[in-house]
Amino acid sequence: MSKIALITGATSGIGEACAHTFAQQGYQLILLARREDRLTKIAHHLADKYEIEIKQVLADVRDKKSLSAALETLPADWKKVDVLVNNAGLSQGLDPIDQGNTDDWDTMIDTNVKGLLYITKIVSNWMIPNQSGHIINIGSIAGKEVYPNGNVYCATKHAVDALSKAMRIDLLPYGIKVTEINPGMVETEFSVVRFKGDEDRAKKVYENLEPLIADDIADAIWYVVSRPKHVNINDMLIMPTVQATATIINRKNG
Ligand code: NDP
Ligand code: 8X3
Repeated sequence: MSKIALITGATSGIGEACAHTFAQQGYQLILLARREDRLTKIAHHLADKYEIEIKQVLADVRDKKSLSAALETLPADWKKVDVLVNNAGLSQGLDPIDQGNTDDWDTMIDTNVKGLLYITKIVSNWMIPNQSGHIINIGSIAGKEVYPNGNVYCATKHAVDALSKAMRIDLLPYGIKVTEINPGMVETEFSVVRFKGDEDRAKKVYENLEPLIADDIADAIWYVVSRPKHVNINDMLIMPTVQATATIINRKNG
């Protein structure tokens, strides 16, 4: 059987780009997300184009019980996962702490931190008997710095940063690699989700600048995954050339 990659948040942006890249490299894919129509469309397209096998897992990473049930129904052969891309994540709102929406906070913490933990526990237990595997956590520049009104989103990505370091220590005895990929601005559905469907506000985020695209991140992930067995890239911070820090951006026309 070919190598297997499990990608969370595969229906859009970075996760979808990773699905294309791994499919092109001949991996069998387990694609996980909540939107069934999109998941099915992407899975069928990639299976036909690259003649690979794909399992779809329709699940919400926040729902511990149904997530576990959905993953456990995979056939034993499919649990020999070589690469886990912990990508599912989101930001909700951009407000100062005193005005933040506590439901948004719950959503971000439950998805970006707890969801990543639930998946990691299940899949690392599948990797341990094989004494190999590679876990890629999608962090962010927001996990390296904080910026005005980013508060809880930044905290979740700082948690991903800490957990990546912790996982690397805990999984070391089993030969499992852990890499954290930290992008700056990538134009995906991220800002539309952050601003709850306000497409005009989302577009302004990327106005007068050249952001990263999802393929740039998939390309970096493939670089990391394709290193020799004795090499691990611990951490990668990838920014658009026009972005020096989370907030210092060289926009055309000011
Ligand atoms: P998108 O909104 O384009 O994609 C997010 C993906 O996550 C979707 O496939 C969505 O699928 C999935 N997802 C969200 N919530 C859940 C959930 N509860 N359960 C399962 N899947 C879920 O954004 P990006 O591609 O930009 O984001 C991917 C990752 O990259 C995130 O972790 C984000 O924080 C991070 N990141 C993004 C940056 C950017 O500028 N875009 C920069 C740095 C990091 P569905 O809705 O179908 O479930
Ligand atoms: C997403 C990038 O700068 O909006 O993680 O936090 S940013």
